[in-house]
Amino acid sequence: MTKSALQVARSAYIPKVPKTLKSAVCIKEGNPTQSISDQDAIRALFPNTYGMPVIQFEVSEIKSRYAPVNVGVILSGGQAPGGHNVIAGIFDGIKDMNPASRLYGFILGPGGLINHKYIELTQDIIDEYRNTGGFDIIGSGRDKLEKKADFDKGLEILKKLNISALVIIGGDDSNTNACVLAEYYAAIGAGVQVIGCPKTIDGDLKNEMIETSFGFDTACKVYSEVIGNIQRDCNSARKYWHFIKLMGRSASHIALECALQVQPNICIISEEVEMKNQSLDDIIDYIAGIVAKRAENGDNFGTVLIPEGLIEFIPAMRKLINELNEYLARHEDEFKRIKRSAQREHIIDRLSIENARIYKSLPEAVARQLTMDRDPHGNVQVSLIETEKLLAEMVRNRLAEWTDQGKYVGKFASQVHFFGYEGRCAAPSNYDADYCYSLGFTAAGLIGAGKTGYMSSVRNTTAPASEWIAGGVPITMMMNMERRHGQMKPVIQKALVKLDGAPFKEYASKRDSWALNTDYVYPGPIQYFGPTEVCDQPTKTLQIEQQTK
Ligand code: FBP
Repeated sequence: MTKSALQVARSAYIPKVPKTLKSAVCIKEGNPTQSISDQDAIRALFPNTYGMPVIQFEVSEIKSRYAPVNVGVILSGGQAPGGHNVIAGIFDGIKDMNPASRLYGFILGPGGLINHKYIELTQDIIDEYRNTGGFDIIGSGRDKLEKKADFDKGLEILKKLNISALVIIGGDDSNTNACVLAEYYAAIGAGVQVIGCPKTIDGDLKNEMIETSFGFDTACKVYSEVIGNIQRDCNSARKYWHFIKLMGRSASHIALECALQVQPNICIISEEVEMKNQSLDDIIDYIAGIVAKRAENGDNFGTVLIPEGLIEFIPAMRKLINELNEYLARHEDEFKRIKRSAQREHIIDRLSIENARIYKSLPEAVARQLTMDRDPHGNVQVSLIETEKLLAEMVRNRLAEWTDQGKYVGKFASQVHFFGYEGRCAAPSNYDADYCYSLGFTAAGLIGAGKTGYMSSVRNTTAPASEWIAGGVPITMMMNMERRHGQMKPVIQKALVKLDGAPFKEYASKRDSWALNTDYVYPGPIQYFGPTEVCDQPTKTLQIEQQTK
């Protein structure tokens, strides 16, 4: 395989790790824990894995002896930079415990476990993928691991390979399922531990104990680089408004982080739209208002960042989506059999009066996108909804009305962009390379300590890596009950942007000035070699959060 010069140089990079991972460790256990809410319901569903303590690794004088262990690993859901380093960390961690330990990777996500598709990950394979982006070492998939029959099918291959621990690298839904699996295997005495790892570029798997999900850092840096490039182009030509949609599913963490990095003219934060009960019209008025004000200064150009989940956060749209979700969960097959041209009318006839009115008012393409297949977890596939086009078009129409009314004088031309897939497999930044390797090594430590139902956790990551704190958090601690696919289910609570949190407050305090002045920042590409202040900085979100703790 031909490699770029950077790939070759990067493969020799040695991730920085917490000092506890470089030495013999012992375990410090905290107090029993509770789920964030719905304690009785969650305790009843997880009798074997509820209430366990938070664990922290500490340096020890005595190196424990470990028997060889066979471990399985699964990459679940969307790609995120650094996944290969998690696997390298697990591999090095279990070999460090006992060189006879072995690591097996299940192919293409949870489906690999269910369908018994796997490879043994040997030293040669691991070395080939160190510090690289992507999940291609074993592939990823969105199959759900949540049925007893699938758990039993998985157990057959785990037993055959003598695997006594499984690491599931995934987002909130996959880690929820990891916990359900841990509970099931504990309940039937299967002798298989299950450990989760926090992955997702979306940044929405975080809480008191999990500072960030891996991949968020690199993905935001890639998007900020290209948004910065667009802003330079925009400020050079001075003739376009760029509407830029950013991946991130429901939460606006990516859009907010990019805004903090590039200082755009406008960034919409979905969580704020919801809190202020704004309508699509309000959002259009807000954007068009800034376009008009900048035009008064002769600036007929600018940038608008749009989180991909925006549509779901406009309260009236959310009600519509919820009704569509419930309907499609019950009548999916019937709906699919209806002729494409008749689907819109079919839906309108079945919705409540208010939702039918909103659905009718949507442009054809957006209405269709709202009824497309849900992902396996029942979520609308927001990355398929072209909000950037919708907003650019509606702003154009609003400005035309204002021109007729004599309220706006200016020129409006727009360009639309969607950045998502461009960042998910980028070569991990130093932060993600270090963080991921540490998460993997920590997962191995949790296996060595005999734990199950835990998520690997590495904290204090704005400090130098040697001071990072490694340990494990019981997954049940992060759970609450939510309605999914029309039923109440225990799930890890998704972390949305907090409007009283320091990163949003920082943005809110600057946005009026960024709207009218052209204060663009051009972050440039991720740097892997060079001074630490250029190469090792965590996200602005994390820095601001940690400073204000
Ligand atoms: P995960 O939550 O699985 O990490 O996925 C992240 C994500 O990139 C979202 O931002 C995006 O909405 C979605 O995946 C796109 O899904 P797909 O890869 O199936 O197109």
